[in-house]
Amino acid sequence: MVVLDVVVPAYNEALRLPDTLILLRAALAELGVPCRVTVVDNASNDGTGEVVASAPPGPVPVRLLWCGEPGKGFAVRTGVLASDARYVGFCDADLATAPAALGQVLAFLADGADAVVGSRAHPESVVEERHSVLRRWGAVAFRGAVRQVVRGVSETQCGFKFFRSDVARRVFAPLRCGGFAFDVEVLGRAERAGARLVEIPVSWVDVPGSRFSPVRHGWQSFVDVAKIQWRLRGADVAPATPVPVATLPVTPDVTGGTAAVGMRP
Ligand SMILES: Nc1nc2c(ncn2[C@@H]2O[C@H](COP(=O)(O)OP(=O)(O)O)[C@@H](O)[C@H]2O)c(=O)[nH]1
Ligand SMILES: [Mg+2]
Repeated sequence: MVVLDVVVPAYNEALRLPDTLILLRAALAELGVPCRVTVVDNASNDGTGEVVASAPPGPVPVRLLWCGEPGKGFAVRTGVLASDARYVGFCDADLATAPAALGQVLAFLADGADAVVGSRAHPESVVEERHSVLRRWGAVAFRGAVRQVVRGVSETQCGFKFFRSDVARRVFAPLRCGGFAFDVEVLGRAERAGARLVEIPVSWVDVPGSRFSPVRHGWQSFVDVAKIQWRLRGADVAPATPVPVATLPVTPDVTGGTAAVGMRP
């Protein structure tokens, strides 16, 4: 059985993926448990799928899935819902978060955490940021908006989050936001399900080549957070003593966010 499955959403990542796969597989091989990398090709047109398919065999297998619905959130959702691993999560194709943190991820999950969230706001995080002033101001405002939805996590946008599989299914099955703000919906749903979230420090580098446009994706992310807040209204954040998620009824609502799972047509 695969213990840890790392989903990598990929939209035109043929150039960045080869190095990422080498480093990620090496880090996973060190964990000493069966792991897998699942790359979800999100309708790329630069040969991303071919790059993944030609990865050499090794102790950590690489799986390729296809998602025809555009959006990082839908790509991650495709990989998470297709996973049969005990723990599943995701990281970015540029490996902005150093995979050395995977050891801590596994330790916390094995210790009973429902989700482990990489956070650049953690006091022990090392963050090398080269973002524009516009993006940095936007990020501060965004964190303020997100606080209305997610209370127990101080930073939601670091692309490095891992879950026990039942928790992952519960929060990803009803996911409606496919854009860059999907993390907010995922964490908002996890909190409302009473999941025990653990924030961990990360070593994070701002890798050039970001697809996030502060103007185009920025305002869309604010709109998305407002929509998420509306969608999750009335569902109180869980009480201080978390309810074990495994005992809660699973009520998947896949309307609006169904992603095609499968190999590239
Ligand atoms: N599936 C999917 N993934 C995307 C899309 N845009 C970006 N990504 C992925 O999201 C991750 C982070 O993207 P990146 O461009 O580095 O944005 P950053 O968060 O600003 O660094 C990478 O794995 C990208 O391949 C998209 O439209 N669809
Ligand atoms: Mg990046």
